[in-house]
Formats: sequence, C-alpha cells, structure tokens
Amino acid sequence: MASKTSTYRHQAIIMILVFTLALSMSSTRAQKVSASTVPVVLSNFAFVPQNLTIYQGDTILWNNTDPVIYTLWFVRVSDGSTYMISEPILPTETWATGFSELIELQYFDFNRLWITGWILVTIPGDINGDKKVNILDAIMLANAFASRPGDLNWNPDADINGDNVVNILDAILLAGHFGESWP
Ligand SMILES: [Ca+2]
Ligand SMILES: [Ca+2]
Repeated sequence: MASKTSTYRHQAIIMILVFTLALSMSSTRAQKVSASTVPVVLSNFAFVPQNLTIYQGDTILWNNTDPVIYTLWFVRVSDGSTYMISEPILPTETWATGFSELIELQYFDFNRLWITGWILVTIPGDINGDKKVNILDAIMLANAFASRPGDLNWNPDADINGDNVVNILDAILLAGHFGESWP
C-alpha cells in the first residue's frame, strides 16, 4: 500500500509540474532567476566539495580555514583559457563571486596547483547537470518534492532557488526553463 500511495503522490506531483509548465508557457516571460549562495570550504588543502553544479546567477562563497593564503585561478574546460583569478584569500577570510555565464570551469590554488576543483554553471532547473532542462529533471524534482536538508529524498540541486526546501517555487523555476539547453 505504501508504494501505491507514493505512486499516487508521484503522479500528483508530475501533474503539478505539467500544470506549472503550461502556466509558464501561457504567461509572458517573467524573470526567472535563481540566486543561491553556495559554500565551499578551503580545508586541509582541498576544496570541499571538490565538484559543484550551480545555476546561472548563483554565487559561490569560499571560506579559508587553512593557515595559508589561497588565490583561485579559474580556467575554462573548453579551451584551457583563464576565466578569472580571485583576490588573495587570507586565513579565516572569505571570498565570493557570482557566475552569470553558462560555463564549465576547473580551478586551482595558484600557488599549489595540485589543489583543484570543478564547477559546472548550468541552466536553473538542469538538476542532473546534462546541460538541458527536460522531463528527467522534472522527475528528479518530483522525487525530492517537499524535502528539506537531512530528509532521505533531499537533493540540494533540486532546491533551485536555494531556500532549503524543494517546493512549487522550484517547480516554477524549472518550468520557466523547460526545453532549454546549451552547448
Ligand atoms: Ca538536465
Ligand atoms: Ca527551494
């Protein structure tokens, strides 16, 4: 019975998503921005987490807990060219920057090039990070619906607006970008 109930719940959520999608298509294009701040800790000479998927418009905040100065060097994965270099981040200090471009980056600590991480900046709603917003992402959102951090079905990437709950606001953001893709 439990699985039947969850199937009904799943179908109901998919219906909500389809309804939201229809609503967003029939309305004029509203501003659909995601603006989360995603934390990364510089800890024990590593970037934690090392790999990040964020949404266009998000900000990343680096927090240096190591006893050394970090300078972050960002390189485009596509052609190896330099995208950006951070200010020096002193011990106990933080540095934040926003990402407005759809891009795949690898980054290093300029003085210790073996410390590295990856950032994918993708379309809000591209929950699985395959550079398209489609039904697979909608299903992932449905699976995480109504969850909060700590819940078994919590998925931080499904929390598109970064308010620590997956709900209709995230579905509206996803629906607003449904069908979009990038190279
Ligand atoms: Ca996707
Ligand atoms: Ca949310």
